[in-house]
Amino acid sequence: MRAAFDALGAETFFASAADAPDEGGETPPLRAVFISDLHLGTPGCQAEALLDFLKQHPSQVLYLVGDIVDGWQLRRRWFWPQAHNDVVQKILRRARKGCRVVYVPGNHDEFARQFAGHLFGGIEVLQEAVHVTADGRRLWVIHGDHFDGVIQCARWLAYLGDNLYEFTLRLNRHLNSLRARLGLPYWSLSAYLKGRVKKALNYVNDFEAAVAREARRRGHQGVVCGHIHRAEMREIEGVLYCNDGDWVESRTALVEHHDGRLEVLHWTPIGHARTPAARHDIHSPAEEATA
Ligand SMILES: [Mn+2]
Repeated sequence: MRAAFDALGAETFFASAADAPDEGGETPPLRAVFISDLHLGTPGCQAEALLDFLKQHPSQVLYLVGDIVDGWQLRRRWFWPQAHNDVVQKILRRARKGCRVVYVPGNHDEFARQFAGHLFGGIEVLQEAVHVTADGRRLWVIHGDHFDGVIQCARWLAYLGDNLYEFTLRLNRHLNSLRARLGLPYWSLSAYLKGRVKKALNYVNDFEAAVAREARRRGHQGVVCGHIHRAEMREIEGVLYCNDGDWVESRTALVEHHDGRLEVLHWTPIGHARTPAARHDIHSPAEEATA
């Protein structure tokens, strides 16, 4: 894992300021952006969409809520196309332009957890963070894998699940290139399957409830996490549960506006029939993306 990190470190983490500026000096339109589960280093990562999203959503603070680089996959097979490099460059550039960038590692990039408390190219690495919204709410920021019983109980099971998941994503890609050729809109097979299967197993509900309960126990008004690749924002037992989704299937992010209002954004390509970006507020979960 260190090798993978070092390989990244040499070229990308300390890149020079040669790139063109695209963020002006005035206050960015958003107070905070939360993204997670980019899974850079895997073919499933939708890096171009993410680049486009980042370009269009400058913020004062950017939270990277784990599974940013997929060390598990990179260790098996090195995969690092230009677009993935561009994402790292884009994030570093954002830090250089004065955006506060906070990186809370997840389970797929747990190699970065050993660097908690350090700065890398202006990026703060933290085990967990607390974000205070403009209207004074304290949001606990964690990736969420500690709540995943499967991972805690049997690590090899998690790896097995990971392989199956990769397979579904690959199938999803082929399916969607076929759909694109037929002129059909993007449709996420893995999100669909997870919506069906995991909902049936109550996995998602259990996860959400467990995370919200722990946030409340710690005295926070809300929580922002990722990990289960299912964007969501709703009250659970008096705690605001926010999940910023992912960039392998649902292409979602959580943002905070300057008045403290939180919103889940779904990225949709420009020129696509269903633009502008589908948005939803607190009482309408991301069913349209996953069901
Ligand atoms: Mn994860």
